[in-house]
Amino acid sequence: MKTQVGIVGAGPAGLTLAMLLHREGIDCVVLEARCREYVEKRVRAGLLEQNTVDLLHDLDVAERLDREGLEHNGIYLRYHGENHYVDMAGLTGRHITIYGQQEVVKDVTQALLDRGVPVLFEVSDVELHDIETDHPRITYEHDGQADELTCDAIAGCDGFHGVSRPTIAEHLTEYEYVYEFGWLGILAEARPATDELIYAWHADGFALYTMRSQKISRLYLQVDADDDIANWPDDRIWTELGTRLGNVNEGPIFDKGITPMRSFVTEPMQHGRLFLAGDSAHIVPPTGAKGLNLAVNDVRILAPGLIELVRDRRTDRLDGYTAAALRRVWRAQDFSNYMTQMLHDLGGGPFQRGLQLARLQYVGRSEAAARSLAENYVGLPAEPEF
Ligand code: RFL
Ligand code: PHB
Repeated sequence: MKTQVGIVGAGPAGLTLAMLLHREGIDCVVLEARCREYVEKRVRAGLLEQNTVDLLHDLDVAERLDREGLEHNGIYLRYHGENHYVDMAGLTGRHITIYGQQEVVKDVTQALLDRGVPVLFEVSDVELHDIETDHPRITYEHDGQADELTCDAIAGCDGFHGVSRPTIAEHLTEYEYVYEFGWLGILAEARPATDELIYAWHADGFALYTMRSQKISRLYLQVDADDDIANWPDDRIWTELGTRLGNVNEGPIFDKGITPMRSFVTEPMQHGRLFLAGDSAHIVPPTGAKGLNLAVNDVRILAPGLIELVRDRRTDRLDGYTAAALRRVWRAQDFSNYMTQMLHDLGGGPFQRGLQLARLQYVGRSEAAARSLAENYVGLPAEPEF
C-alpha cells in the first residue's frame, strides 16, 4: 500500500491530524493497535481549551460537542475548607469546555470513516523503516496478514508507550521528572454537587471534583504512586473525597483506576521523515489539564508542514516543527508543574505547606496572579504556526 502520510495511533493527535490532512486533499492512513471499542471507551481527559474547541469546530466535528459539552467559566481553589472562585471568563474573555476525551475520539473517528479515510484497528507488530529517506515505510500485521505502507512522511501519534519514539531514541534528548504520587480517578453515577471544577488543597492530599454530565461525576484523589486500587474500596474513596472536598454527592462507581504522574519532554520531536506529536513526545501531569490540548496543538502546527511537503516537496515548515511545537509544550510543562506543586502534598512538611498556602492566597488577593493562572488554564491564544 502507498499513502502520503502514515499516521501511527488513533488518539486525539492521530485522528485530528488525519482530519486536517484529509480536508486539504492529502491521503493518509491511520494505524491503531487497539480495537475500536477499547479506544472509544478508554477514560481519560475531559477538559478542552477554547483553542481545541475552535479547531474541532473548524474541522466540522463539533456538532455533538456543542450539544453535550459543558461550558465552564471558572474553577474553585479550595483550601482551609472553603472554595475560592477564579473567574476565568471574566479575567480572559475565554472559557473551557468539559467533554470526555473518548467522546472526541468517537466523533472524529466516525467523521473520518464517513469521509472514507482508512482507520485500521487492531494492527500489530508495527515497525518503522527508512526514516532517513524520502520514502519511509511502516510494516505491520492486520487481519492476520503482513502488510507494508510506503509514505512521504510518518506521524508518530502513538502515545507515551508507542513504537515511534523508541525508533529514533538515539537522536533524542529526554527530560523527565517522575512524581512520588499518582491520581486515583473514578466515574460515578451521581449529580455533581458543584457548578464548577474544585481543585482542593488538603492536609491528606490533593483532590479534584470534575464531571462529565449533569448525571456523571468524575473525581480524583492524590494517592501514593505505588498504591494499589485494591486498597481503595468504594466507601474509603467516598470518605476521603468528602474529607478533602466537603460536599460530595455519592453514587455507584462504574470506573476506577490509579494513574502515575510524570513530566516528560523529548527534543527534537522529529528525525528524518518521522514526526512525533502528542503524548509520544511529551507528558504533563494532569493538574493543568493540558495533555489532550497539547496533542491537538502539535498536529495543528504539524499539518501545514506535511501539506507543504506533499504538495511542493519542500521541508521549510517541517524543519521548524520542533521549535514551534516545543514553545507551547514547555509553557504547558511549567504551568502543569506550578499547579501540581501548589496543590499536592509534596511531603515537604510545614514550611512547604506555608509556601503553598501563600501562593493560593495570592491568587485570591491579586488580580495579576489570578489572571496569570487563568490565561494559562484556558490556554494562551494559539500561536501562528511558523
Ligand atoms: P493517546 O491518546 O495515548 O493515543 C495514542 C494511540 O496510539 C495507540 N498506539 C499504537 N498504535 C499503533 N501501533 C502501536 N505500536 C501503538 N502504540 C500505541 C494507542 O492505543 C492510542 O490509541 O495519545 P495522544 O493522541 O497524543 O493524546 C494525548 C492524550 O490522550 C493525553 O495527553 C490526555 O489524556 C492527558 N490528560 C488530560 N489532558 C487534557 O488536555 N485535559 C485533561 O483534563 C486531562 N486529564 C489526562 C487527564 C490523562 C489521564 N490519564 C489517564 C493519563 C486525566 C487522566 C487521568
Ligand atoms: C477531567 O475532567 O477529567 C479533568 C479536569 C481537569 C483536570 C484533569 C482532569 O485538571
